[in-house]
Amino acid sequence: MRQITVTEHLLLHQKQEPMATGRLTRLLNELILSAKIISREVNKAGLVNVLGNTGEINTQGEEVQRLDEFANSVIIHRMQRTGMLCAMASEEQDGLIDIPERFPKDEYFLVFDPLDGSSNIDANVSIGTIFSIYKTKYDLQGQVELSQLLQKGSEQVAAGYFIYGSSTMMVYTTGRGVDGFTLDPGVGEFLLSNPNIQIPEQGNLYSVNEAYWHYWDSLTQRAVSIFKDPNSDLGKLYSLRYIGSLVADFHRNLLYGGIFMYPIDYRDPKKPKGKLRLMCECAPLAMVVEQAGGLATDGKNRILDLEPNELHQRTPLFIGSKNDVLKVQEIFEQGS
Ligand code: AHM
Ligand code: MG
Repeated sequence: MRQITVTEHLLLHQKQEPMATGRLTRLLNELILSAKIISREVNKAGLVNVLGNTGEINTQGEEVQRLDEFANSVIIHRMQRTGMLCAMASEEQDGLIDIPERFPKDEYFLVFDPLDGSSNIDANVSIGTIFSIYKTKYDLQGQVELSQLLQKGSEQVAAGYFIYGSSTMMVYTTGRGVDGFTLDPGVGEFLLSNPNIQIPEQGNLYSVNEAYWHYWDSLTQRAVSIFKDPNSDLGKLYSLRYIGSLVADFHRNLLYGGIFMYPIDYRDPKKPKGKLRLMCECAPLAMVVEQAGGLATDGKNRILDLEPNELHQRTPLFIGSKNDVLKVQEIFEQGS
C-alpha cells in the first residue's frame, strides 16, 4: 500500500477548502521541519551529552533544560521567516515574540510549548511539542497588540502536537477530524499511521497526580474517586496511568480512552491554581480531543470557550473520553 505523507495529506485537505490559499499548509510544513530537527536532537540527546540543566530559570520560575532552549530557538528561528506570522508566543518566554522587521508578516499567530514534560528528559520519558495556530485581525500595518491576539480556543484554525517517544508522531487537526502520522526515520517523512482518530466514548484509564489529594477541595476528591469506585455508575473500575508528561499522558488516553485531570490544588493556600497553561497546552489539546469525539472542560466550562486575559493564564483541565469528562462535570455542577 502506498503511504501518504503528511505533506500530501495537508495538500489534499487544502484542495477541499475552496477558500484555502496554501498559507496554513506552508506554515504547518515549516513546523513539521522544526519538529524533525527537535526529534533528531531528542533522540541523540543521551549520546552527545546535551542532557542536564543549564541552571537558568524560565519566566515562570521553572528550571530550563538545554533541550527546551534548543527546541524553543529552532521553532522561533524557522517560523519567524515564513512570512505567515504576525507574532508568536512560547511557554518559555514571558511576552510576545515579535517577528523581526526584516521578515514579512501576515495574519497567523503561533502559540507553542516547545518541549512539554521536559523534567522527564533525563529519564528518557516521552516528551512533546504542542502547537496552536490562530488567525488574527492583524492588518499588516502597525504593531501587533496582545489584545488582538488573545482569543478563545474555539478560534484556533489548527492545533496539535509532536510526541518524541518510542517513535516520533505528529497528531493534528484543522477542524476536520484528527489524524496521526509517524516519522519514518529512514526516509525522514511523517507517514499517515492513525487516520481519523476517534477517542473511545468511555475509557478505562484515569490520569492525575494523586499526591495532591490532600490539597484538593472535596468536589475534586469526589470527581477523582469516582474512577476508583467499582460500584460507580460508570460501571467499571478504571486503571491509573500517570506519566507526568502531558503530551504522553494525553496521547495514550486519546488512543485507548480515558480522562486526564489537572485540577486546582491548594498547595499554596493563598494561591489555589491549576498548573497547565490555557493557550499553549490546554486549548490545542482541547481542539484535538473535541475533533476526536471527546471533551475538555475546566470542571464547569468548555476549555475552548475560555477567554484568555493573559498569555500564560493557567486553568484546571479535565480532558478525554466524553462520558468520563461528563461525569466529572456532573459532580462539579451538583456540588456548586
Ligand atoms: P512543563 O511544561 O514545565 O514541562 O510542565 C508541564 C508538565 C506536564 O507535562 C505534566 O502534565 C505536568 O507538568 C505534571 O505536573 P505534576 O508534576 O505536578 O504532576
Ligand atoms: Mg508545558
